[in-house]
Amino acid sequence: MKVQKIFGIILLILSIVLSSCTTKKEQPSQPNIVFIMSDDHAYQAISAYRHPIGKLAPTPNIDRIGNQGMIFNRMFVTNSLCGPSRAAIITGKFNHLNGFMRNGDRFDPDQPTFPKMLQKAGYETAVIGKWHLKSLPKGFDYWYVLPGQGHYYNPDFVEQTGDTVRAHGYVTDIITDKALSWLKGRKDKSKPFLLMFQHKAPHREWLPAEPYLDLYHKTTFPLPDNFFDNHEHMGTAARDAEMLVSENMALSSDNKIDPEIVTETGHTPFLKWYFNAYRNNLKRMDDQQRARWDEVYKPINEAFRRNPPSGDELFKWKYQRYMQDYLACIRSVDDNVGRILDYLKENDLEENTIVVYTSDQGFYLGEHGWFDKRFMYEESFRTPLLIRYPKLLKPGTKSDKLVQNIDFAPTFLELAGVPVPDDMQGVSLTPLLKGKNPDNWRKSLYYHYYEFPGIHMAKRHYGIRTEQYSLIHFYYDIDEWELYDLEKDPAQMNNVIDHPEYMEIRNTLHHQLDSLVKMYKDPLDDAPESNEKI
Ligand code: SGN
Ligand code: CA
Repeated sequence: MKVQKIFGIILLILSIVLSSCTTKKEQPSQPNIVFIMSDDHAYQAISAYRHPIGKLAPTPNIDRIGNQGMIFNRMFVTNSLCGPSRAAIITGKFNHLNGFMRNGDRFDPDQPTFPKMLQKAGYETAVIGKWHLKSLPKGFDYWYVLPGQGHYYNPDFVEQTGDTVRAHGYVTDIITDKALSWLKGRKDKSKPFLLMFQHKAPHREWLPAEPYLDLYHKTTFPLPDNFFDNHEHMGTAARDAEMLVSENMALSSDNKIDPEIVTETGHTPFLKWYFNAYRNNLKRMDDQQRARWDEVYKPINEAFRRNPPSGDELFKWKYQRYMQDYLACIRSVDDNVGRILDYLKENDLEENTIVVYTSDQGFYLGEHGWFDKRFMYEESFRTPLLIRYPKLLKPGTKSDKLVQNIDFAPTFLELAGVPVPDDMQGVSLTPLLKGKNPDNWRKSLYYHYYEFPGIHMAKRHYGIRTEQYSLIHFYYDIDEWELYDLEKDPAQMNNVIDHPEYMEIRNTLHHQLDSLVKMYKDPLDDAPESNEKI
């Protein structure tokens, strides 16, 4: 009896060991990559970054990635705009080299990209969601992408056949459904995979999903200290930009006030076009979605009609409306990130999968009085980055090193054991992920923005950011330099370019900037104007 029992136990242990060996065998030796990118998601709106906004609108699932892995506090983009950022990510190069400088440009799909290289190295590759590079994706076994900016409700998608089809439902949920069904349907599970899971949300015009339409309607979000900034001590570019919550945010399409009520209460739209945008968004809804929309927004419209706020009160009202809708869109992103993380867990894929959460750029949540991005001032230049990879990364780690979106391509290639081409300009993050603190890590970052003239009228500029300073040159229709001391003035309110005590640092930064321009081979010539609608 006793012998039988012991024999039974040995058999049981053997079978467990054997079954774990078989699962191991089925797992590819190269890591899987789940690259999650949302659109315009400010780090201030991710609770792992411990900003006051994140406390009021937590993102527990996105936080999970960082808490189980690494949170990067100094992650930046090369050009704070959707298309250019995406082009930099897949090529690992600045926009003057990959040719995609402004939204509306066309990405040359025949140039080398990391998804193509991974595909060649045996990865199964997919991109699902926002693409925004005009040409169709190449280097993917499967793709299903939004045309252009895409829509929130009942969005159109471009399929691999080239056909555009209308889906039913809410964009963030649909993108996730498609991603999950691609993951489940993979035929050869011995192959490693790359999934680029890319959301439209929380891009303007911030339309939340039906259950979340009023999620934050009872919350009051704190105004940033510099919400009423008049940019007096910054420069012409900041003063001339058209991205003020007060003046340039549309009461109709952005704040969801019916165009008739906007007019009736004596407001003129900054652009008449926003009225059409408002109407077109509603037209896409089915009866049920529309009924829920009316249930939530009709009382807000009525209150606005009865008692329209004015002056600073109106600007504060607009800010609350902005935050409520923006953050409610993020709630759906967070839920859906949770669905993907759960799938990985339930299918034993956690250990061998690198999960990345990032955004195509940062976003102003009222800082300097703004929404939108484009500028090299911190909130839009910086973007969130959280990475989980249990094989390499210890849970709960943080990095303050300067990293940039061109670093993704070399990082993924290195971790997949694929040689990194010499002309890629990013640097692999692998040493940081391994917990090393290399002394020779980059000490400065380069930036170049081109889309001017254009919507929001942020002037062309390029510059350098070190750990302590940022030096920016605005050019094209002006020739102005700005210098900020980020230690003393993290909110960048005070341009110290002409302050005598900064003369020496200014000269040093000029030299360093010249070296970056050379190193990154930026010809610094004026990009031609784009007249295409983005
Ligand atoms: C649209 C938005 C702009 C935004 C650009 C670029 N206006 O034009 O506010 O800056 O996209 O965004 S909207 O009224 O059409 O929403 S990006 O993320 O694609 O670069
Ligand atoms: Ca964007």
